[in-house]
Amino acid sequence: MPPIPPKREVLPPGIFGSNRTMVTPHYAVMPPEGILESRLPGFKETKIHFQTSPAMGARLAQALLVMEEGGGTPAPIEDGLEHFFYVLEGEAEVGAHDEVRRLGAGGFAYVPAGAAYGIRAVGGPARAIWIKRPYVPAPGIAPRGAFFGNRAEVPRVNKHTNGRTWQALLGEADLSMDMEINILSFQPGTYFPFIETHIMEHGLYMLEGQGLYLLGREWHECWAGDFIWMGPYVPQQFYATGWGETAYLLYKDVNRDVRFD
Ligand code: UGY
Ligand code: MN
Repeated sequence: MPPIPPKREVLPPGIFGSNRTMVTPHYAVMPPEGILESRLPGFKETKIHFQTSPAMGARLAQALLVMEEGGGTPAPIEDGLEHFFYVLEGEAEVGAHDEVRRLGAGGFAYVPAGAAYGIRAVGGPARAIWIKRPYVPAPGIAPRGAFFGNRAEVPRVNKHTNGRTWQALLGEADLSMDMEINILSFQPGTYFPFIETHIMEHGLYMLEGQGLYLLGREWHECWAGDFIWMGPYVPQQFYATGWGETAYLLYKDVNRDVRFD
């Protein structure tokens, strides 16, 4: 993944003219260099770049964790939320409930609400995506327990369109889950069969490649390292450009009825 640009003594021209950042009440496009870091109690040697949160209008929080070797959470944390970790680069020990696993790039962990989580970079620095939100229980359906996986082991399913595949990291149509996290991959020149407008919201992290994202009525050029938030009903379409495969990690709230709060 592209590194966050290093500190510069002299700024190059084009900061204003080449702006790609867009934040509206309905969606946001955010290149990584502008997403400043937070430090959090419970973490050490970790920069936390919050990409979205309820402050934006989202019902999830999503962050890029940049951990130095040994950085992360020195002790497990339990905050009542459900959590998802996806390792982008390096290796991390991730704890979910009473299990700890060492995960490389593409490794992920789901931590159910009420269970403790932990993450720590091992053998060098590591980067990971962190998603958290309050779990919405479904009457009569037991929530799933903690589990781990790896992108490389999740089957690619070709739905609707040639050249586009889906990998459902947390499963699909599993009513015990209130969210899905999928990796969508596109061959250059492919796109959705229609403009989507749906009640679910998305947090999107571009893993590889590049393309044009239609959000509302505007096209946004985006590439690896960018973050996009799509609120409910925002018209959306992706057209993959470039010369290689493009892939993004996509959060989606699913399987629950309309809320009136
Ligand atoms: O599942 C989805 O809603 C997905 N096709 N949306 C997206 O990629 N923007
Ligand atoms: Mn969608």
